[in-house]
Amino acid sequence: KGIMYIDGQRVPFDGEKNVLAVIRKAGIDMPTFCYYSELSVYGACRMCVVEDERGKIDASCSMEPRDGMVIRTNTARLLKHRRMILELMLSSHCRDCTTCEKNGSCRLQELALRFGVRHVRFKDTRPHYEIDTSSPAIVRDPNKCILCGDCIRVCEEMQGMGILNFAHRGSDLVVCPAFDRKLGETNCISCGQCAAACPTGAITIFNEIGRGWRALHDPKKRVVFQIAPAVRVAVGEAFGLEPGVNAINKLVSALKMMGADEVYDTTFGADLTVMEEADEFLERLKKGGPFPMFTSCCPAWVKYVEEERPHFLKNISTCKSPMEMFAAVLKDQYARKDEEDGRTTYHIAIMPCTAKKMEAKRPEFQHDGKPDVDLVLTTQEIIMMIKESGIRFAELEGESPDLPFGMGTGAATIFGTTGGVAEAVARRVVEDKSKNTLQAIQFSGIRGSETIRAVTLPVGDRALRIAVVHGLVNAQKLLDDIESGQEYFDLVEVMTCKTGCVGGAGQPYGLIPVKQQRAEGLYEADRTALIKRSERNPIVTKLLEGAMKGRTHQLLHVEYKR
Ligand code: HC0
Ligand code: SF4
Repeated sequence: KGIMYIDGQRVPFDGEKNVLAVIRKAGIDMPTFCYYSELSVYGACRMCVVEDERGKIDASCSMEPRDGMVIRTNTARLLKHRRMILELMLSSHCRDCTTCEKNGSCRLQELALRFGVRHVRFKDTRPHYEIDTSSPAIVRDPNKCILCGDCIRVCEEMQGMGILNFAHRGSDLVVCPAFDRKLGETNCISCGQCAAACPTGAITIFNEIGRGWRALHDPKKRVVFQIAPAVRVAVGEAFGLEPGVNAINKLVSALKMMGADEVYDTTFGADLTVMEEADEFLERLKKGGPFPMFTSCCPAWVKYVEEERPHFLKNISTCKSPMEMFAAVLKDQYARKDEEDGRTTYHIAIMPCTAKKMEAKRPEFQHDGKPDVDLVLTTQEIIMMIKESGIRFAELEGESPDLPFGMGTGAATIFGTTGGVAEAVARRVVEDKSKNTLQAIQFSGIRGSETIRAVTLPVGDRALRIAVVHGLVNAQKLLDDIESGQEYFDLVEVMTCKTGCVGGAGQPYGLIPVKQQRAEGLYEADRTALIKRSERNPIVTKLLEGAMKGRTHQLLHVEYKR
């Protein structure tokens, strides 16, 4: 706590973790490449340098705020220093900006423009690297890497995976998986958080927009969309809407203008998941386990268990994810329609998540060589397509999703944030269905931002122990505690990304506060939803008792084996 003097301004500070944070609080947009407020400080890019009264220059990210400190952020020396860093970076960076995936959202491009770098005097002496397209979700182009290390720290500190690291020395220094392997040959879970953190085009999301357009322009295809819960509260951000504003109806209109035949809501699949997962859980209670039962909807989490903790596979719910349940039902119900009108149903899922691209390509979800979900487009990709179409999204009049599969309950909508799946299942399994009980669940501690939350809920004569965890590194800690017998839970919800799907790597760029606003938007949608419990979704109950009776196991469940 104290007062600092920044460029002659008096700035109080209180608990900020470094001088950089105080500078930003003072309203100065200090440039950085390697600083990411949610990770440890690395201090390598030196863009955030400041000068003290004695002319000493230092990186503000690595300085602790002290009372009475006097610094300048924009002296001639500092500006020259920054320009030099940028010029050096650009000298060893491929400069095909116009065709780069990150054109318009690259920090190197933005800062080179801001600091007026128009000329690069140095020659590129770095080796040329092959582009790594081996992952189903992520593309690595080391030629565009500025060695800030953000991806390395995200992968290690947030996800506990440690897939990426620095290798080699000097001008050969490069970021890559161990032993120079390709991403697809590692245990990478396709969470995409490295791409979300990358300030340049060195790690990007596998772009499949072209496939989307081809399907939309093909008269022989019936293009049917599903929209994931978390997408609706983030897509508007790219068009000037606040994070958390529910734009699903505008998105439906936009998709129809782009040529979609039918647009549905993944929440329908989520309601199915709640029904099946609750049944499975009650069944396990009867049989005595295995416990804990882990949720299965996050594909990066499933992949992690498969690769690194296969002995827990039996604990993972056999329910397919809502996306895959939806797709299985759709393809089943539309088979006759396809035969009748000679068109083929092409199913596109709009997801906040990069790992969903990997999930859709898994062999478990292919039938006769065809995937149930033909294409996964991230929120960011659909934003690019809307922009390409010239649609003024913010001004669109909304339109509801289509029936029958455009209807989901409030319980399904909150799937998109951490704690939502557990809360939705809890609503289903508690016997008392009064409003009081709904509120008791809501305020049990199941919601919130703490990384691991444990709650106890009464079901029958049992007190159920439920845990909710987000950020894979935290899930790993929880697994350790479960394994050692230190903790016991009946049901555990795991989301790989911090804050759950609203914080997925396919969403527009945003830090934790933005993600929390999105989560708030989902809770708001639940508050105003007509139906709040999955067992009350009339379409779901009709299907379960009618067309799908006796076939739910085949359509809605999957066993992940090793
Ligand atoms: Fe999610 Fe899902 S909630 S994983 O975060 O369960 O991606 O939004 O679509 O499938 O519903 C993502 C979001 C989904 C699925 C749902 C679940
Ligand atoms: Fe690590 Fe996730 Fe990136 Fe894979 S996708 S390298 S697991 S951060």
